[in-house]
Amino acid sequence: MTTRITELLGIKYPVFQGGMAWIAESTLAAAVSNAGGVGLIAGGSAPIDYLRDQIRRCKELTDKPFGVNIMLMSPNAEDLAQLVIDEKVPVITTGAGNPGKFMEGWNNAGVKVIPVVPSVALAKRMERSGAAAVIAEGTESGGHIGENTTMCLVPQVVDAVSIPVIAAGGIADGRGIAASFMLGAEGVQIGTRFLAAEECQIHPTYKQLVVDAKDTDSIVTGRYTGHPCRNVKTKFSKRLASGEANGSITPDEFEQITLGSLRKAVQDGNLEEGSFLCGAIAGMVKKIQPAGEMIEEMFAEAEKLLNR
Ligand code: TUI
Repeated sequence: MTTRITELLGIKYPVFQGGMAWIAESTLAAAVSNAGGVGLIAGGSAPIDYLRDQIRRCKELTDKPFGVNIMLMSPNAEDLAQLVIDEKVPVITTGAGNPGKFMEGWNNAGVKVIPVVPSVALAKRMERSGAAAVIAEGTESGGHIGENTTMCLVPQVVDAVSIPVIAAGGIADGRGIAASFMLGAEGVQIGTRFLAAEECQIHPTYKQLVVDAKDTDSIVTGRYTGHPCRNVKTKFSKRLASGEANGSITPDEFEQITLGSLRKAVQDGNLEEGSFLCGAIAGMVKKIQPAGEMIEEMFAEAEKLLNR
């Protein structure tokens, strides 16, 4: 399956693994890259030494291209932005903001920058700033989300820019990949399905929540803080959602309660205080299996559908 994305990066399959904060580390990233996609290590809010160590581990585990995701709301974003240059990371994706101020430095260093965009306007700005491609991410995604859906956003971004577009949000099998190609995308980004990868190092409770989830088991919380996040429905996320709806939790209290909640989910499997981020497609993820097997399966199905 050759597209401008496979050619740009010299990869076999045009699939990016989501740069999931606290989750996407070197073991998962290397597994995805070794399988022919692009594995990503999440910068998240990590300390610089942690991210440097993860990048170096990934280089030991794979000789294929991999990337780092810079979460732009991180207080460390500036330091992490320089680190990826110093460590000669070949691909950067960004999320949760406009990476405009970093673009020139990254482009001058020869890094391929692929920002996540929730709108046509930001996609156009990123093209003008020298982005190699954009990831058009629909509100079906897990974690911090925009408003538009994958089905509506992807073709509009495809029409608005000349650089390749990668579709994200609600894709977890070959049908989703084939559909993304029909919308004009030249690659996909997949997060939620990789939560169930054997190489994904999250707490077993988290993995099981994803595998057990059904179609109605994701919920968006925190819209009133300006940072809406899609999570697995748990007692905790339902309590947050009702506190938000009935005003018993103020936005400030919400921020306090959720501070550190992603770490509590990923490392401790803490159902009382953890935010188990996942996409709306979690209901379709049923099996824990190696990341490489997931990729082979999905692309075999997509190719069959696209050749029909
Ligand atoms: O970034 C994500 N997903 C994330 S980041 C995250 S960690 C976090 N922690 C605290 C608060 C918020 C997040 C968990 N999940 N996905 C990519 C993404 N980027 N989704 C939406 C956006 C986005 C939103 C606005 C990208 C650009 C943007 O630009 C606004 C502007 O300034 O133009």
